[in-house]
Amino acid sequence: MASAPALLVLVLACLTATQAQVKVFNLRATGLPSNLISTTDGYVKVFCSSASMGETSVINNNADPWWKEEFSYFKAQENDVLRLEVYDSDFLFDDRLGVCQRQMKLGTHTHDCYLEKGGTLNYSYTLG
Ligand SMILES: [Ca+2]
Repeated sequence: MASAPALLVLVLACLTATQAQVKVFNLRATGLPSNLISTTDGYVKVFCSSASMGETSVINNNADPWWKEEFSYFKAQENDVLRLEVYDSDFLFDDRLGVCQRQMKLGTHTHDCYLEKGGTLNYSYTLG
């Protein structure tokens, strides 16, 4: 659990002077888990540190969704934490399948991330 000052530093890191633009794109998942009572209806929430960059649409009944959305944020900085949260949409409570976090580096990068509850998220970002 991060302390309040640490969280404040993370927030401020997104707001300080040397800002860059980050673009997150080409979000694809494979092998998302399903269960007996619900189809796999995936979507992804995207954050830069504590700032929300938005979320994808829900792709219903597909264990291998490919989201077309791109996300941009103009107050990013190198070493800010890019965070992607993958969910399965359900009637009552959306099930969080996993979280991908990494410190961003300048340039364009593509990563695979293994989700806690099964499946893989592949995504790309450009920081600069
Ligand atoms: Ca579902």
